[in-house]
Amino acid sequence: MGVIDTEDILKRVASQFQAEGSMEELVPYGSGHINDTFRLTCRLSDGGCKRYILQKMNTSIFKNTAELMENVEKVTSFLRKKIIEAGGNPERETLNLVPAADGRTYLESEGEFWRMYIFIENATSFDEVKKPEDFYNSAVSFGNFQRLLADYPAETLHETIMNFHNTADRFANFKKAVKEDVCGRAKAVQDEIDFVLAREKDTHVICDALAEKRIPLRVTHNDTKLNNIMIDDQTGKGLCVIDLDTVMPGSSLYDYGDSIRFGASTGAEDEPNLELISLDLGLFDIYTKGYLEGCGGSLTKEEIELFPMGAKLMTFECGMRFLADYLQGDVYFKIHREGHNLDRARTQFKLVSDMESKWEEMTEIVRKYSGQALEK
Ligand code: ADP
Ligand code: GN1
Ligand code: MG
Repeated sequence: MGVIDTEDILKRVASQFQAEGSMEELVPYGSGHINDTFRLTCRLSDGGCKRYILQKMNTSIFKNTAELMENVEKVTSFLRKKIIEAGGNPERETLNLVPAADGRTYLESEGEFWRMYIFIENATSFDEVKKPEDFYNSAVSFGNFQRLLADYPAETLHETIMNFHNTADRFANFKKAVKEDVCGRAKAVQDEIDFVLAREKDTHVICDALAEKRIPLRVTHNDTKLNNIMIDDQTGKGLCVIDLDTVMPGSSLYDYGDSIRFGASTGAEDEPNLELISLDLGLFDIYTKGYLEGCGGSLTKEEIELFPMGAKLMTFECGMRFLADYLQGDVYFKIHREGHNLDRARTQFKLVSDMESKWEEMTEIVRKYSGQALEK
């Protein structure tokens, strides 16, 4: 398919949504690993502009688009009501779907599935922590998100990816990928494979705690990396939690842990120089503080005690997923260079090792805030 054809398709798709004004520009946007995201600019009759996000959903990963969009629609409507009750601005503080011409929340065109959101203006999603305050503010927002959805009936949401954070299940899939070794890449990464295999015991900790009801099942986001939150350019505060594809029943430890994995590292997720990768305890501290503040006393003692394990397991799991994808020929995460998934896996394992060596400090930091969090 030529570039012109692609542009034509994009324009044709965009024109089938109820966006205001006339289409002026449509460009690839963002750095997500899953969906194809574009920014659409429309010219209004009064001369002003209105922008939108157009996304082609990844249907090889999300198999049931109707169910996924039902989740997004229900959760954003629920948040909208809560934001209005609290005197906030629902146009900016939650995602707003733009209906297709036929009134549906998404469009099916030539076997592809598309959706459109209002573009959140004057806000930024960061790919790395530039200022510790941004990370702290993202923590408060992800905590708030958890608190706002605390009374959402979890059983009414679809599981958009089965066993998404079931680390034991991920481990089984990892072993299968090693065994099959479809690209013949396993031999060269035996050290990394051994690193994973040596930690099988850990993979059960959170799923067992959930299964035995020692910690509660909650509505969680499940993909809480820093670039899935919009930070207000003016106030610097977390404004809107985005990328709601994986909102489903889960554990607060998934959300807390995934944010630490991505944001409390001293380097980028795909940094090739592992010497630059470690856990920044200062960032770990402020995220823990912010997340507990945002959750507003809604977490249990057992959940908070497992925070260090949440951070370690989400990092380990993600590393395992990157390495499995590398072994399977890079079929899941978008890659931008040769060996990209392997670099990503290595940063995650370096971070896991560093967490293991900083376990006491992590535990101490969590303890420092847990007393205050539970007193509320
Ligand atoms: P992916 O699942 O591929 O990560 P996202 O939904 O996170 O896709 O979108 C990719 C990027 O697009 C985000 O990181 C963010 O920068 C930008 N983005 C998504 N939705 C909006 C929005 N409503 N307003 C402004 N930017 C957005
Ligand atoms: C993917 O969609 P995005 O880029 O925000 C992935 C997460 C991983 C993350 C690693 C649906 O997130 O689970 O933690 O990449 N999302 C899905 O960067 O698999
Ligand atoms: Mg994203």
